[in-house]
Amino acid sequence: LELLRDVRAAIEADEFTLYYQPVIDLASNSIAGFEALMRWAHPEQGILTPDRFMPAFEDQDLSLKLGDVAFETALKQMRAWLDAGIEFGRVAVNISAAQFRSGRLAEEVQERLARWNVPCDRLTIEVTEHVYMGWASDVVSDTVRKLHAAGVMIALDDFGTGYASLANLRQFPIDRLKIDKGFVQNAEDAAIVKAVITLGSSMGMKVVAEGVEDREQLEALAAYGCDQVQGYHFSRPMPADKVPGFVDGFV
Ligand code: G
Ligand code: G
Ligand code: MN
Ligand code: NA
Repeated sequence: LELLRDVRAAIEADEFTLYYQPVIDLASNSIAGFEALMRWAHPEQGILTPDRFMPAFEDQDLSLKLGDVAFETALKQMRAWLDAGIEFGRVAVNISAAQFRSGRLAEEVQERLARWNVPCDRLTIEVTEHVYMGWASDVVSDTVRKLHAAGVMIALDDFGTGYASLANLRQFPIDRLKIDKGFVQNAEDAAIVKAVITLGSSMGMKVVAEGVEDREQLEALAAYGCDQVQGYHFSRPMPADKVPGFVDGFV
């Protein structure tokens, strides 16, 4: 495929980068952290979002390469922010199924954290329910257990869109439940949002609502007892150089 060839060349040319979207803690009205989201700084087409290069995340080899780029970029950035005294909280990195397959993801992540001298508790990994479907697989469960034990936070992304059963939630060390933006943005799904918040909270997880675009959604989520929120209402994903100003200006 032409796209895959272009992506391969773009990785070599260092055209992939991360944007950062703030996650806000409602009780303290403070920045809990940032989700790192991959962008392709295309020389002709400008900044491209993953919907323009999704097939690359489904290709085993390219998905591993993009995963490397994401980790190295995020860790290098965290190191720089730590050195500069920027209060960024935690950074969440999205993980694809391909990255679990090696069976060495937990070790690799810990090696990278050590190499960049970034404390484990500065990192969250986000795994979608679809990847967790392979939950049954020992590789995924071993990996998340090891990372959790090391202090890396585990977030279950796009919750409600996949096949995670309630028994799965109890069996694995999940710290954060992220409610998919589809539910957050559809007023008719209020009962589902409320139920997920109650479920997560009663299981000791913090619940994060994604895709919060207006005050009405925010107020409803706060009333339901949601812990953290993320969305355009606070900020779109931004390049790393905008983060210090956002942190400074956030009250
Ligand atoms: O902003 P947004 O368009 O970035 O992201 C679209 C989708 O791409 C989201 O589902 C997000 O989880 C996924 N995504 C973004 N960055 C990464 C990444 O670094 N790795 C993986 N595996 N998925 C990512
Ligand atoms: O990893 P995940 O699927 O959760 O990625 C989040 C996706 O949602 C990214 O594509 C991100 O850019 C996008 N996003 C973040 N906040 C909002 C929002 O408020 N509205 C919409 N429509 N999309 C958002
Ligand atoms: Mn995510
Ligand atoms: Na999501």
